[in-house]
Amino acid sequence: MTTTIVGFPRIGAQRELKFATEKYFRNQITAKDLRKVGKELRKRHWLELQHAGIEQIPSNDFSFYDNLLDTTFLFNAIPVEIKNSSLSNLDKYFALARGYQGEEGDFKAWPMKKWFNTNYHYLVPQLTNDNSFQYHGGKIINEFLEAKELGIITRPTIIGPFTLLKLSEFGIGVTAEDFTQNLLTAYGDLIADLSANGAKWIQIDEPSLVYDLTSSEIQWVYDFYQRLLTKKDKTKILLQTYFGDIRDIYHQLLTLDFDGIGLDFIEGKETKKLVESGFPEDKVLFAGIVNGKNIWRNNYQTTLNLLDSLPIKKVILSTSCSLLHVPYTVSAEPFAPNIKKHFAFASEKLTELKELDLLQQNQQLGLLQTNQKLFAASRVEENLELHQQIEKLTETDFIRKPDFEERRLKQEDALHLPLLPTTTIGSFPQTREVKHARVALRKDELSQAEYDKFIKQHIQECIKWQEDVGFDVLVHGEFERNDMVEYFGQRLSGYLFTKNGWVQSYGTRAVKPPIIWGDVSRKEPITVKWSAYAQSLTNKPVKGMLTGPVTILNWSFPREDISLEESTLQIALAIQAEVLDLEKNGINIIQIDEAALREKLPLRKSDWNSEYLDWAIPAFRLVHSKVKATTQIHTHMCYSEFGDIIQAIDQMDADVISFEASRSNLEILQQLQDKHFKTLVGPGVYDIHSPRIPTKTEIINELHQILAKVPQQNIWVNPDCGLKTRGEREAKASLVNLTEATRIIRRELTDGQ
Ligand code: THG
Ligand code: ZN
Repeated sequence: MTTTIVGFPRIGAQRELKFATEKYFRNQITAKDLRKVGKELRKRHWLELQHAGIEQIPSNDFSFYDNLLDTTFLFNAIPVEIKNSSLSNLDKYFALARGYQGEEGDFKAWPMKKWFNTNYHYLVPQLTNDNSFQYHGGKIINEFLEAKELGIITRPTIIGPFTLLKLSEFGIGVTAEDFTQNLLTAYGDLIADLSANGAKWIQIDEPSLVYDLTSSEIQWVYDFYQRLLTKKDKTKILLQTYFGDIRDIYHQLLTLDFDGIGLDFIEGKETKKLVESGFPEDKVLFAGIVNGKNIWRNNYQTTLNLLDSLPIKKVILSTSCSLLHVPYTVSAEPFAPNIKKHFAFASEKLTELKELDLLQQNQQLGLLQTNQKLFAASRVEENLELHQQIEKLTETDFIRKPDFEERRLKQEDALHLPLLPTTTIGSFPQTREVKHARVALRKDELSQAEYDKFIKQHIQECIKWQEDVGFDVLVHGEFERNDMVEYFGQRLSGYLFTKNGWVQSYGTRAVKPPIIWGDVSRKEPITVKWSAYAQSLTNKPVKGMLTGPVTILNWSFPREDISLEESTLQIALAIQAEVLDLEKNGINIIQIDEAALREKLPLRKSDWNSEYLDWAIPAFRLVHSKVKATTQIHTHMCYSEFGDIIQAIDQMDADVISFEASRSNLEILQQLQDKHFKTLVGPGVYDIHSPRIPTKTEIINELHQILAKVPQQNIWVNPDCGLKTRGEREAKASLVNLTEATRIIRRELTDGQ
């Protein structure tokens, strides 16, 4: 038996890649400097894997921004304007990722969407008539040769054609089918090149196979790979899947000439059953048995039992998915030893694979005993009071009264907002100054009183600026917050935090998911002081800003000893207390963000209600069910396709929802119209994930598109997400354009009447 992993994190244990890339964006280092940082990180990671005794080491899991972008870029399937511009290759790549505004032109970034059920985001390839896929060498072979020079024959990884097409968007007049022949040649050339250069294995990732598949999709995959695999020679091909099981296509895949099949035994509920039903002797099973997403130690006995039960000859032990989704290492984290021993981050998971491999061969059985002790005793003390409170919840706790229509009238009377009210999603730019103050407070270089004064000053300026520019519903700017989940976690009991547990979220951006260690409850009011202060400065309504329970759960590392539903209800009660405190302190509009509501929706539709929505939606309702009719509840969502859960979103029973829409071409508007969406809605009118400043005309156009689909009295105007990642100058310029565009449209609408 041997060991491998699906992929390794790439941002660097100290986020070296982030800092270098951002310096490159600011013209502080050259492309050569940046490439050097990338090269050093790759080397470090390959050597770490080698040192840990991992036998098959992947390559091309590195990326300067995103792997799907890499794949499309590798095959040169990019817009002609960018292709033909005189930007360097690296800058063309970054132009697709972030947009580009300058001498070479004005290019919008590709849209960004959530990568399956993770908090990672990929760039959505935009394929048009002008595009075709061609292989002429590039990153994948370069990195293979780079490792070879170090004496390591890696297993290059690449996203497969089915997943690539499933995740792409197509321009007018083209469909996925139009690219089939093209892709066949391109992937064929790629395999040939890697083979010729000595690759023994190539890993093709097809996570999209874990969705419900139609018969024509199954046929497409079968035909494509049958044709592709006739071209392979000595090099072995691993078809790697993850994030679920591949029940719809398992048996057909086994008849194809793959040399290895990678299956996820953690999230794949039916994977074990499938393998038990048959697995060919001539193929290698890459068994994903170490969880690539969570940070708890593997239960060795459970894993060994699983492996023993499989009727398989050739197995390679692997992770359930890429380790991209966990932090680097727990070793430097300041947890007490009796806590730390429960965790395995990426590096520790390498050790687990090695140890499981040894145990499988009946070596070093002491490792098993040590591991069993971890799971034998109860880890945390229970909060019995909280358990009782949850048990006593009844249906009425989840239903807000009066109903939406009645509340709407009362809120109109109470709030007096104009047509197309303008607002922002909540956060304002986190300038260097703001981040420094937080660091200074942590290091005791700034007292709590000084820090509070600093934050208040920022709130004051922020409120004044919004009033001057003419926003209707103001925000305090969230200067006191680091991350919208970490911030709340730090003020709830039951949570643990890492110092350096960064996980890439997109591009150069990372998050530090907190760990739910025990039962969660609120210790004291969290946001009230800041929101109340902001409201004291103005006569306009200030919106209170909270993160919702489902998002807090989804962006934390959850417990595995109680259900996600139970954890979420605990968090919901904590946030409910905060909502009621805000209301008591004069905040009449409260936004409860559920940015990640869509994220953990089961990938298979048949599981949506039974396994998720049936508790996630009620958990949100529990948070706001007790507020007054005149208190307006907002929510916000981003980066997902919402079309298919529009009805569930309506059932959250919020009064207003804003969401990311501009980078997704407002496709959601059609669905809102088709499904008679009742909640008032603010589809983002420009993309905040790019430093590009939207023109007034662009925003007017967006608004016209929105007005064509949504009744005007239901529309709110806002950017598509919070502004914390933006520079102050671009954020303010964009917001000025937003308010001016709205005024122009309002005049159009009232003149037209
Ligand atoms: N928090 C968490 N997850 C998220 C988001 C979030 N997932 C989706 C979306 N928002 C991802 N977007 C971002 C946007 C900005 C940053 C991270 C994810 C970000 N991070 C800082 C960085 O990488 O420099 C670090 C944050 C900090 O300084 O604490 O800016 O908002 N959990
Ligand atoms: Zn958002």
